[in-house]
Amino acid sequence: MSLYTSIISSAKHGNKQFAVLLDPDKYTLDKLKKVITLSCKSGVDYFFFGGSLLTRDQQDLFLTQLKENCDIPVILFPGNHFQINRKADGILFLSLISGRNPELLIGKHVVAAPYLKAVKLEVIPTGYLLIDGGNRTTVAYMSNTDPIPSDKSEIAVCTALAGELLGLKLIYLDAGSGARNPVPENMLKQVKKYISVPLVVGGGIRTPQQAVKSIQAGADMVVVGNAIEENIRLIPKLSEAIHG
Ligand code: 1GP
Repeated sequence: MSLYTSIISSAKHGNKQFAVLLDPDKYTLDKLKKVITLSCKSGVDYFFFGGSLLTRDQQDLFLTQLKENCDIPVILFPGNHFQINRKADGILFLSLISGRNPELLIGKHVVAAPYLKAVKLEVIPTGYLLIDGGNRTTVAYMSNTDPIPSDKSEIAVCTALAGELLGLKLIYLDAGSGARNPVPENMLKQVKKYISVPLVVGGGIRTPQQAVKSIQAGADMVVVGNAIEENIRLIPKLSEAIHG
């Protein structure tokens, strides 16, 4: 089954999914091995792999480690086209539709397209919306875009809907890694009402309770990075909360 078929079928059946975000700069090999073991035991659905800015050359080593030691699919969540790697299973082909930076709407995609055509990665076209999480995040600075204000659900709804009408297959609302506040529940509820493709949420989710609130508000998949980097023992607790 393709990654997208599995994501869409889980969403249709109300089976909520949990993705652990691995920013390779934030891990040592030893810590990564522990995350892999815990994730396999806890029923994590996906690893998202990438970061807004990578400064250490560990991607290849870590992807090899992931693919050799567990069956959890690895989906690239790239900050730029240097992060495309054939060792992963798939890639979120992100168009930053909340912003007005043409390079991140279509420019980088043109550069990446011939390589993606040549390698075996499953490409998942994704409408990526950056939402204000109460602090300036790396992704906001690096993308040179303004996040959607957290109290402007109507802007998020119209943007997500436009993304779906353009043919994007996932909508990802992200408060940005390390956000002070996660995407508001009301915004998730409103967006969910208007779109029919699966809804992914991430950024600033630090507890099982916050993950459950996001799911109850309509998210089909929850992504957690920072909180797990700080305490990998959260993985089973988050997984239980999200899947339960
Ligand atoms: C960031 O959605 C992800 O793009 C995860 O955010 O690191 O804050 O969990 P956190």
